[in-house]
Amino acid sequence: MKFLEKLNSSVNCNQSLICIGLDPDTSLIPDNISLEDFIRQIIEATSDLVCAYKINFAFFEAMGSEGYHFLHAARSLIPRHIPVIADAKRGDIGNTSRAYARAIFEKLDFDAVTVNPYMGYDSIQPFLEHSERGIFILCRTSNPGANDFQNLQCLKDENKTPLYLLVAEKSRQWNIHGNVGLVVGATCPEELGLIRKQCPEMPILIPGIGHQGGDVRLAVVNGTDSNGRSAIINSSRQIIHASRGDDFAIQSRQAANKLRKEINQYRRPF
Ligand code: OMP
Repeated sequence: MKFLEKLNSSVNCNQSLICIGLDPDTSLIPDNISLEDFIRQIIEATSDLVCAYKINFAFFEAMGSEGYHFLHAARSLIPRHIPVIADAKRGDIGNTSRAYARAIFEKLDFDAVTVNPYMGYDSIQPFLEHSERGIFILCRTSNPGANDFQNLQCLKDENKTPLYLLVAEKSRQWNIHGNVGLVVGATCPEELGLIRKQCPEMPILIPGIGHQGGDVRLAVVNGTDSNGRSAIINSSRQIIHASRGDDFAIQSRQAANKLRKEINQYRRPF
C-alpha cells in the first residue's frame, strides 16, 4: 500500500491527525524498565489514537551500536497498518542518498522519511524513486535559526520570494509520483498558512507544539487542507515523557487523547 493510502486509512480509522514522535530520553525513563519495554508500552497505550509515529534517529544513534538494535526494535513494534516516518533529515550527493534510501526503506522498512533540500534535486531524487514511500522535505522548520536562511528573500523572475516558498514550489514540481510532503513548524503559523495555500493538497508534517510552544489551533486551521486533513501534527516529549513514573504509559495515553480531541475540535467538518 502506498504511504498516502496508509496515512489516510489510519487518519480515518483513529480519527486522528496526531503523530507521536518516539524521541526517547533515557534519563526520563523509569529505572526498572528497559528502553524496548518503554517504547512497547508507549505504542500499546497510544496506537489507537494516532495517524502515524515518527522515529527520530538521533536519539537512537546517540546510544552507539545498541541504538541501532533499539531503532530496529522500535520500528518493528509499531502495528503494520500505522505509517512510520523515519526522521533522519537525509540528503547528500545522489550516490550517497541512494544508500540512505536503501537503508531506510529496504533494510529498516520505514514508510516515509524526512529529507533536507539544501543540496537540490539530485540529492532527493533517489528517495523520490521509492514511489510507495513518503518523502517529507524540510520547508520551514520550527527552530529559531530557521530565520537564518529559510525566510531570506530571494529574487525570482524579478520578484522577491522567501526561500521557504521556493522550496514549496520546487517540491510540488518534484512530486511526479504523488509521494512528496513538506515539513513546516507549528511555531511559524503565518508561513504555514502561505505554504498550505501554495500546496493545497500536499501532506504537511507539523512539529513544534508542546515544548517548542507552537499553537495547536493555528497549526490545525492553517495546516489542514480544505477537508480538514493532510496535516500530520507531531508531538514527541510532551507525550512520551508525560510522566517519569511507573504510570508513564497511562499518562502518555492521556496526553495523546487530550491532544487528539483538541485537534479534532478545530478541524473543518470531515
Ligand atoms: P518535541 O519538541 O519534543 O515535540 O519534538 C519535535 C520533534 O520534531 C523532534 O524529533 C524534532 O527533531 C522534529 N522536528 C522539529 O522539531 N522541527 C522541525 O522543523 C522539523 C522536525 C522534524 O523533521 O520532524
